[in-house]
Amino acid sequence: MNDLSLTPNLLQADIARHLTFTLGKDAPNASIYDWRMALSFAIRDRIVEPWFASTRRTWAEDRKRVYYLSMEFLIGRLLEDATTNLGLRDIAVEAMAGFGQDFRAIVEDEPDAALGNGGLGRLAACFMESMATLGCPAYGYGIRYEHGLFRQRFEGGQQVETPEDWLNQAHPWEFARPESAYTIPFKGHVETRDGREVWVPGETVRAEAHDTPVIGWQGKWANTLRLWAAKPTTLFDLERFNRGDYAAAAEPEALARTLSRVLYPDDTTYQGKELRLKQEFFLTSAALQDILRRYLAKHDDLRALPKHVAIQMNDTHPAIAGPELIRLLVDEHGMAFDEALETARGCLGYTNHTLLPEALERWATFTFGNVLPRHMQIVERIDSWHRRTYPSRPHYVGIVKHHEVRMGELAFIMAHKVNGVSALHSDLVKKNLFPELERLHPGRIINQTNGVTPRRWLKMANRPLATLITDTIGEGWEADLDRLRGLEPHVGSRPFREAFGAAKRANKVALSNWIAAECGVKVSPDALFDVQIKRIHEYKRQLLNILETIAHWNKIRGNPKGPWVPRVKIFGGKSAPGYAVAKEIIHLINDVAAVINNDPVTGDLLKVIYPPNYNVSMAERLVPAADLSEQISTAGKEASGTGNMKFMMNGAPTIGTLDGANVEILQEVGAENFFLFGLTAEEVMRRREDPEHARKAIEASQPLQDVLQMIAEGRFSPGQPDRYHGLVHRVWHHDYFLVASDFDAFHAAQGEVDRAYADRDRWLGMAAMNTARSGFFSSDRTIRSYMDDIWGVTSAL
Ligand code: B1H
Repeated sequence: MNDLSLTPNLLQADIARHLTFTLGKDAPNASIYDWRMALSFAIRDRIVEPWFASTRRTWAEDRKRVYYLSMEFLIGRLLEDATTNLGLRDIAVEAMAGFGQDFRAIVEDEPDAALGNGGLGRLAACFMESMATLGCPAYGYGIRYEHGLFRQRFEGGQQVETPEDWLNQAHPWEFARPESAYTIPFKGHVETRDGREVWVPGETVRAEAHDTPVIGWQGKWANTLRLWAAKPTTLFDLERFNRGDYAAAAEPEALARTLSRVLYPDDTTYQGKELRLKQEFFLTSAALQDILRRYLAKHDDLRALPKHVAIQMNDTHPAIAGPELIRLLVDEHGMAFDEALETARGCLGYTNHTLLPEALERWATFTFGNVLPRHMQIVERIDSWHRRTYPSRPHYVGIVKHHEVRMGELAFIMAHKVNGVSALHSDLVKKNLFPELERLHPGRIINQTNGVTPRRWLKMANRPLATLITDTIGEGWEADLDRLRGLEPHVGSRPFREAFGAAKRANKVALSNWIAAECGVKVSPDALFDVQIKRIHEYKRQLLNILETIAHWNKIRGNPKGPWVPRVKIFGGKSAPGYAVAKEIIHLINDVAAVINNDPVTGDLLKVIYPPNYNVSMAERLVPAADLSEQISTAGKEASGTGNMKFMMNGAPTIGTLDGANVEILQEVGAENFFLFGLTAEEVMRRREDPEHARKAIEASQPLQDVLQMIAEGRFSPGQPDRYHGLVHRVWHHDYFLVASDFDAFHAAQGEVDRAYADRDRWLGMAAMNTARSGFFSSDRTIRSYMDDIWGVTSAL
């Protein structure tokens, strides 16, 4: 509950006390960092009580708990989020003002916790917040990476990566638990002793827990995000140290720490790196040992585990959970293999997030058997059990095939439920990814359409709109987002639409100021803000967007005095460091921006902005200020998307294809409030059968021909005219993602956008309808559905 007795004065006293006694600073000498720490500790104090109360309740009532295993938690900043959820924002603003400090500036001093790559990691963070809001007893388990996702800079328009260093400063939200630690074994060999298999590990590391409380809306419940840090099991080699060989003496420490040193920054291509497998096992084994310890503190019959424990595998990254749980049950607790298998399956659920073949994890049996020799045996036994029990024809689809362990099949077979993340995606998981397993296990694959937390993405990030919503329909929508439907009757009233427009404009003014400061480009807040922010990937088609931008530029230059709608094209996103084509696309966007932004002919009619280092905090600025949401992936490729939902909630209509959750957004908002274009997933498959599809599409489109010609001639890279020959060649001859085939439809849809925007009143109606009908995309809806359909957990509230 938000603490009604708390006043700015009382909070100030807490802050002053922390400044003095926790930080050892005198107010006149305190920096913004010191103030932020003092405020964070004062806010954290308010979380601890509900956190203990939640934990005690769960124990006392012996509730079933959810364990969400994920290699990524992209949580971003925590201070404003915690303050908002506790209902302490106004008090905190006033308290800090009393010290002569600006709350906003303090909030923005906090580094993002960037322990994830993109949508998958951000989804895990939204889920943690919704589980806390709904009173679903839960733990998130992840890795406490010393270095999160790299920082991005542009040098000459090209992406340069530098290490991220969030733990350089103290992290005020976590509690280190050095006493909660487990030994994680690796390598070695397996011996048979008295007819039992005994794993004799070759190395071990220690996993130490760090707990961050996650507070739900209005502070009614709090859960724990438990992140593991790797430490050596043997401290250092004193003998070598005494001999003066200091580097060698520190080796065990350095080796162990590599396990939690850095986040793998590639969210698209799977690489069979041994260190990654070790990270995955490190997280999973530590989590499972912790889960069993907690369970056995209160119960003794491990066969009842599924009644008390639900474990969700966020993609296949923790799919070793199946064999590891069997190993713990059989080898450490003496359960029979078949019973252990059924017990593990009763606990485990598997969420699939992608169909991209290059992202599906599979490990060479050589690597797998070397790192995890006992698990190799167990996997083979699961595989032969499944083969015997569910014979399939004509070929057995199993776990071990062609000397590889396939983690998708392993996760599927070891889970009692498998889910996709949007209606379309779940359908394709059944039809294209696991058709045979679906036939053998009908009903196991279900859909759980993703969602996002409206507390962070609307209440906190968009205060002007949140205030208007509360003024219009009252309080309570934050935890019951379907109530936004109550806005619909107001959308017909002009004063409401104008108020909606004023809220959007306030956000756009703030963003324009930020763009001027950060990018040195002046943009008008009255222009249409067209935003595409996400990882850079061929299937997401930033290339299509920038090519169309050039075509639009050409049109304006052909008639500079025409009635053009001024546009600001905003891009944001990082490329995986080794992804050459994505890096060329980044370079091209920056090159195009340099030319267009300096064109006196088009001037304010068109600007291209690409601020470096897109992250959660930048999204919180961009989404509320967006007029148009770009969701233009090749149909069938984007599993769901969650950015699309954030834009919709914040009143930005979508221009998009029938892909992922766009399909459901369209269904909710109605075709009149959505700019649909492009081939469908089925048409995409058929179009690819024509080897000439790209050439034909280009030859049929004069605007596209012109654009490709300009790029090929070096119009945007005058110092190096052949810079994009490779890229242009790809569009002509290897256009797997159908940029050419969808170009004209996209160009036409953008024309529709201009016409709609020019009619301000019509546009405001569309924008407001997007917010009013976004209730379905709250992650509360998603989590309720996981609780009912997968976890069998009820709310403790
Ligand atoms: C998604 C990933 C992913 N799908 C491999 N798959 C990774 C794959 O480090 N890796 O190896 C990391 C991440 N991420 C995204 O998940 C989908 O592309 C989005 O469409 C979806 O919205 C999101 C959440 O479900």
